[in-house]
Order: sequence, then C-alpha cells, then structure tokens
Amino acid sequence: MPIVSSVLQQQQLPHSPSPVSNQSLLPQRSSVTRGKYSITDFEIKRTLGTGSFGRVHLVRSKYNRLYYAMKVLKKAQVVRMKQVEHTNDERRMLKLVDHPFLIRIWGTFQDSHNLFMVMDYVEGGELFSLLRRSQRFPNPVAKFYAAQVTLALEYLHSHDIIYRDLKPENILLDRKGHIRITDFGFAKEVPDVTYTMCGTPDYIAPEVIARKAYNKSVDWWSLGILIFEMLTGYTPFYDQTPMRTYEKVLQCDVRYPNYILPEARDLLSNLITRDLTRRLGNLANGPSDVKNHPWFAEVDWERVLSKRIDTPYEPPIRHAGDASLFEHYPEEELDYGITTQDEYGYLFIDF
Ligand code: ISQ
Repeated sequence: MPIVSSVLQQQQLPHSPSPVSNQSLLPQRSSVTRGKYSITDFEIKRTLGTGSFGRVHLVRSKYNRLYYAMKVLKKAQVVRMKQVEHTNDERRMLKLVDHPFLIRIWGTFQDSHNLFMVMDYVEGGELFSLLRRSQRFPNPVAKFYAAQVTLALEYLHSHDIIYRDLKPENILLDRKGHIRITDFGFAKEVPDVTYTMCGTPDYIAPEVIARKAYNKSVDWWSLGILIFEMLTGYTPFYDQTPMRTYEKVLQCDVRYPNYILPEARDLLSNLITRDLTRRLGNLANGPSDVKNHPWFAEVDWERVLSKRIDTPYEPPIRHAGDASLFEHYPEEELDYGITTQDEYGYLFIDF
C-alpha cells in the first residue's frame, strides 16, 4: 500500500459571501496542486473541544492569517470504534451542504495517523454553555434558536440527510449570535430508512433505541428535546445512566413544568411523540407543520433565514481568534504531520 501523502484533495473554496471571499487559504499554485493543504499551512493555537476519536483546534492560516477550526481524528481510534463509514460520511456531508446555519468546511487532508477537517471558526461558543449559564431561556429566546434549527433541519432533510446528533453542544453561536450547527459525525444521506444505533442518550428517539427502521423523524424528536431543554434547563428523560434514560425514552412520559406555555407544550408533545407516524415534521406536510405551529406564529421565516432578526445575545468577542467563550481543555503532545507507514490510509481514500 503506498503511503498516503499529507496533502490530499481539497475542495473548491465555498460560495460567497464568505469570510475569506475570493481569498484562498493558500498562495496560488499550479492548477494541478491548487487548493491542497497540509498541517504546515497552519499555526495550532488551542483546543476548542475534545471527543472520543480526536479534538478540535483553533488554528491560524499562515497565508491569509485568518482563524479556522481544525477537527483532527485519529485514524486508529476511528477504526477501533468502527466509525470509518461515519467519518467518510461526515466529510462528504459537510462538502455537500451549504446553508446559513450549518458549519462550512474548507478542506480536508490526512497524514499517516490523522484525518484533518478545516472548518469555519465560530467564535461565540456552544449554545450549551450559554444555556448552562442562563439556566433556562425565556420563551422568545428558545424560539429564536429553535426557528434556526428548524430551518437547518428542513434544509438537510430536503437533501435526504438525517443529522442524528442534535443537542446544544453541537450548536455554536457566531459573532452576532446566530447559530451554526457543527459535528456531522452522525449525519447520513438516507433517502428511505436506516437502522444504525447512534446519537446521544438524552436526545435519541425511541425507534432508534428499539432498533427499528427509522428516518428523518428522529431529528424532529431531537428538536423537541432541544426546545424542552432550552425552556427548562434539563432534558425530559434525564437519568443517572444511559440505560435508565433509554427506559424513560421508551416510556415517553414527559412532565411539563407549569411555566411552559400551552403553545410550547402542544408543540413539544407533538414532537416528543413515540409513534413516528404521528410525529410533527414527519406527517404529510413535512417541516411546514412545525413551521406553521402556533408556537412559531410570529416567526417570519424569511427574515430568520436571511438573519434580519435582532439576536437576543451577542457573544462578547474581543478580537480575532478570541477563544475565551470556549471551555479550556488540557493540551496534549501532538503527532501531526507524520507521513511514514500508513496502516489505515486505504480506508480514507477520499479524505
Ligand atoms: C468551529 N468553531 C468552533 C468550534 C468548533 C468545534 C467543532 C467544529 C467546528 C467548530
């Protein structure tokens, strides 16, 4: 097997308007090699997040001096955790999508041990952190974020993509306070139904736990859990172990605190519905049923999409590359850029 080089395919620079409009991340090269990155093109700043197969770094391009988020996955760990297909899907999905509320990817490359994805740096931190600091959101604030998530799901589903990991940790805030959904590690192109068990216990739909065939409706279930968590500060099926949470999900007995308004409660009970043939978003009218629900009555969907709505919270970003809104993670010794023996390169030929 030939050694896979550290600079591989690079996507076309995305659509305008973009943060680097008409500026390449790299100096111009010949058409053969144009648009290829390697780890030496970036200064690695600090860690923005960690996961089971790798971490996300704040990086700075040595060429245009702009900041990016670079997700790095350890090939051996991806293989060990049987995530090869999901990882290749993540890259493919990210390259496919183009929406104001979804993270953009600028390129991918690999070395012998790692896979790299260069994405927008979204400075405002996770919705999760804002929610924990706020305890819970007032009804209009929850609605503001829920409306953007609804549009993002509508877009993904219209492209036959199920997201499958909706939760406040995967929703970032940009410098104005609009959302960007990140982490497409479980996103999948599914025209019909699928079976894979994945997601996060508190947000997972009952049909996924029961290992039944499922479809896009799992994302509408998760939207219900997200809105519930934004309005209350906790998830409806929380318990000490994933197993107990799964049991509660299957029972689907939701207690609504009395401060949840009737319209919100009605929407939630129609999203957090065990029978997926009755779940809002999955009925004959699709996402329109969610968008036309009375809880969203005053939402002007066009204005939301074009971001012509005042945001309820503007993250206090002090300078370019400010990462103070992200939690701190211990930094580790990095093994990036090694191009010797590549045991797993054949599994990631598109990267
Ligand atoms: C973009 N900006 C900040 C953090 C991120 C984490 C994961 C993926 C993309 C990101």
